[in-house]
Amino acid sequence: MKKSTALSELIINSVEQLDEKKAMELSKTALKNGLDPLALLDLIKEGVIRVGKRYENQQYFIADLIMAGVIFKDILELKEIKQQFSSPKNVKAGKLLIGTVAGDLHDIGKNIFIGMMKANGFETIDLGVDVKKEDFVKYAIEIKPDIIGMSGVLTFTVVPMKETVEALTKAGIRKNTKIIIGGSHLTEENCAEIGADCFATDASDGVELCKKMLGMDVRK
Ligand code: B12
Repeated sequence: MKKSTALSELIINSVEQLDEKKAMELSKTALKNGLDPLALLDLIKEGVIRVGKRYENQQYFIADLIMAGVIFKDILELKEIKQQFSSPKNVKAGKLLIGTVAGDLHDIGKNIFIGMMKANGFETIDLGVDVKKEDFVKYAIEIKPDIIGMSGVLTFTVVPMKETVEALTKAGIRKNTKIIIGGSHLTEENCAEIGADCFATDASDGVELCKKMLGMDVRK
């Protein structure tokens, strides 16, 4: 137990130090030692949060944020992680239409949520990043999803989220479609102001909320 805690701290530090090679090597070792792949993602997330703090303190710069993103994407390519995100056969839990809202280019959290939704039998249609409200409306009419997901990592995204929800409501899409918003900065108050059906600051909580909204069994 002590040993694995020490390894976890080394992984977080390697990400904080932006040491891509070390982060990959340590992560592979941890997975070989039996670390749960989703627990590994939490460690990497902690590492990139520390990178973000260093950026705020002006110890790191935009190139370092880019490097943090590169390391996270490398980790998401590991076969143990990919296995977690593969779809089960012949299960159609529902259809999710998702994108990162206008003005925001962050997609790692969105992609993790998509992976987890796929693993839970959802069909997912990803509109990518910087998605305008008009495009959410256009594809919602065309695809008729059960759920629309909006991701936003930058704090100002409460504005485009609210505008998108208003546009979807005006287009009459909400009768048969639920809306979930996600991002680590979101709060209950934001969610009420934006007018979404629910919000999550964590991808796995988001999956459970989606299942609940569609009346499916949720984890005990
Ligand atoms: C990597 C990174 C980047 C990369 C992004 C690469 C990519 N492809 O995504 C790049 C270099 C592009 C970038 C750019 C910028 N970034 Co940046 N970035 C980060 C960093 C270090 C990590 C983000 C990340 O991937 N986290 C890991 C993922 C897994 O976490 P997550 O996104 O929160 O997602 C989880 C949950 O939120 C949730 N979730 C997410 N989406 C959804 C959706 C649904 C539906 C659900 C249910 C759940 C869900 O599930 C995920 C898993 O649990 C953060 C630091 C931080 N604290 O997060 C800064 C950070 C987000 N960036 C920041 C800033 C300021 C910027 C820039 C403005 C910098 C600049 N001057 O240009 C630009 C903005 C560009 C733009 N218009 O979007 C600030 C934001 C501050 C703020 N208050 O808004 C942060 C917080 C850094 C900081 N501490 O200052 N960035």
